[in-house]
Amino acid sequence: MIMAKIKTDEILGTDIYAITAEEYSRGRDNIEVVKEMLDGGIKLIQYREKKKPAGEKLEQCKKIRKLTKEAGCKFIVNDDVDIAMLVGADGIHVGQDDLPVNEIRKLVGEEMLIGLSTHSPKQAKEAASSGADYIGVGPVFKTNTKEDVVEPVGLSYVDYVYKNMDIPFVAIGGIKKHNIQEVMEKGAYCFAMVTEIVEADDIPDRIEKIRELLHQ
Ligand code: 3NM
Repeated sequence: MIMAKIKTDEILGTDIYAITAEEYSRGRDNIEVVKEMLDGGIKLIQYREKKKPAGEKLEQCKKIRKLTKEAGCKFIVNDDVDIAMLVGADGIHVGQDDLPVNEIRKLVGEEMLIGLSTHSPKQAKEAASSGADYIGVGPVFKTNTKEDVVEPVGLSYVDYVYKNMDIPFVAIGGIKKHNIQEVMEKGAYCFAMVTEIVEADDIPDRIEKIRELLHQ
């Protein structure tokens, strides 16, 4: 609804929420991919890296924090509250099996954004009362990027959140150039993508093509 759109715009922007994944990045490391995302004008990046040791993630996040700050881009760390705090990230994003939002809030304070992945109306309502700043809504379409991912909830869950919830949200899961407009038609304003961006040979060009669809 309109309040949610204003709040989403303030917190996340109404554009692309780009997420890293080195294993799908065609030989480029996360730093190189982030530089290309920033060249493409991305203003919201999440560091998501399931397969590296903590020390390596911390080193990458330190570099990405510097690059994103210089570019005026928000930086959110997936899963690792300690790394988010150590590098001064703008936000932390967690899943249903991670620490509860109210406990994370005690650690990170009021300033840091907390995002929570949700996969059903029940989880969305719980997230809103938990004090999360925004929610992930998905997986909208089938995706192979996330291990142990739940079955796609389809566009109907996006529609539900748009019509019934006031909390800022980002649609996620299998979103590509060819289907993003369907998601937009259900009321989404912010679109999280992993493979559609990181797998592209020319990331700034891919971003531009997606933006043409979002803002036409
Ligand atoms: N979270 P891609 S789906 C990280 O539904 C993630 O919460 C999801 O990757 C959720 O854009 C997903 O390559 C993977 O499909 C998204």
